Amino acid sequence: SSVSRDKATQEIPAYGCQRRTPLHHHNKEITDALEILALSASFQGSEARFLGFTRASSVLKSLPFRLQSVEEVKDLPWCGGHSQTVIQEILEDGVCREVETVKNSEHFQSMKALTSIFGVGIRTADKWYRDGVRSLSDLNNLGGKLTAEQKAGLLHYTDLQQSVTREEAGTVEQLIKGALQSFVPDVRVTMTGGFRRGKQEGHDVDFLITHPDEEALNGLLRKAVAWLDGKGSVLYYHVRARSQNFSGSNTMDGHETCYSIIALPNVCPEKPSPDAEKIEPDLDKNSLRNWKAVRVDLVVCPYSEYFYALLGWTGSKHFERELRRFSLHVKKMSLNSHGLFDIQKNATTLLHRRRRYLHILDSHMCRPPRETP
Ligand code: 8DG
Ligand code: MN
Ligand code: MN
Repeated sequence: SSVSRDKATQEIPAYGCQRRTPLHHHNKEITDALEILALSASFQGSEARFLGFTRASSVLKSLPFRLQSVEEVKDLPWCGGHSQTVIQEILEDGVCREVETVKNSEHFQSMKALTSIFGVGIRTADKWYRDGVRSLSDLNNLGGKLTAEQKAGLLHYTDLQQSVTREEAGTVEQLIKGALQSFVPDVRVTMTGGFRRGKQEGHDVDFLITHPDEEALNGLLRKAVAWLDGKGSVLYYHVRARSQNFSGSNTMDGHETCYSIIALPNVCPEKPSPDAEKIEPDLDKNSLRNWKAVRVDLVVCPYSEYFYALLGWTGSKHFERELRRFSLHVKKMSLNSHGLFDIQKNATTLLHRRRRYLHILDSHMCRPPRETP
């Protein structure tokens, strides 16, 4: 009934971490449209508009019914004027003119293609765009100007565009665990990211590595990756060292991290798209290969920080952002992947009540599937 719908919309909390955001929900046409506008805003460097559309989309994902009229969003948080125009057009016409214009624009299409390359962020893509780069094949002329990461991203572009299945993620887990256990037999390895949220596929596979004996973690990541490399399983990697002078108010994450591309054995590659052949001239040569390139992120954390790191690396990105905003503004605490810090006391010590707080957080975490963002 409309009364219970009104009640439902009035009860939706403002922070993403206070809501259930299911992977499958009732308003996908609208959230897809809002997310295109969010992406377009980020391509134009407008963080505020990106956040506005992302929050509106996130709120609509938590609605327990399909919208029938724009009136129904009037009490919802973050669903302001611009989002309402989009919602109204989609409800009335099935499409939104602004979204169609964005989708057809050269800037949006080029930025989307360029940022889909591993190692290419918005700033790099925008610079290339201004230098006249429009498509992936234009990048062959940039040659020497590409970083090692970007070269690897282009080389394995077709494979990396395909999503990683849950089954493949399991195979990656065996490979990674095997490498780590050959040095530390009782090392703890947890799959994080989208798969921990219950997603059936992802753009990469994320792992968190820890051990009660912090000595055992010294140098482990580099040794394990070098071991895998020696077996021919590593196509690219770079390790970001642990940052030592890490402070409680820092929003950046200082854990030792390895960003890699792994050769996953025993999968049949799909037929590549014609576009991919232009970028990957060696594709024919590779078509008989029995491996697939898969992006893998490995994070090492001290045992004492494990639950914060687990929370921080489970995602989604929007959930994490909302959780940290909630911590700061509602709880007056600063949360990151290392701990929870009391900003009022300006203390960098972990709080007493953190156990209870983390329990509350975890009750939100353990209801998969929850979606990105
Ligand atoms: P997907 O791969 O299936 O597409 O989705 P995902 O698993 O949610 O995305 P992701 O890009 O792999 O990121 C997983 C989580 O890891 C995400 O919530 C944000 C977090 N994350 C990074 N980089 C960093 C970082 O440098 N520090 C911290 N604390 N978290 C990070 O991606
Ligand atoms: Mn991931
Ligand atoms: Mn990742």
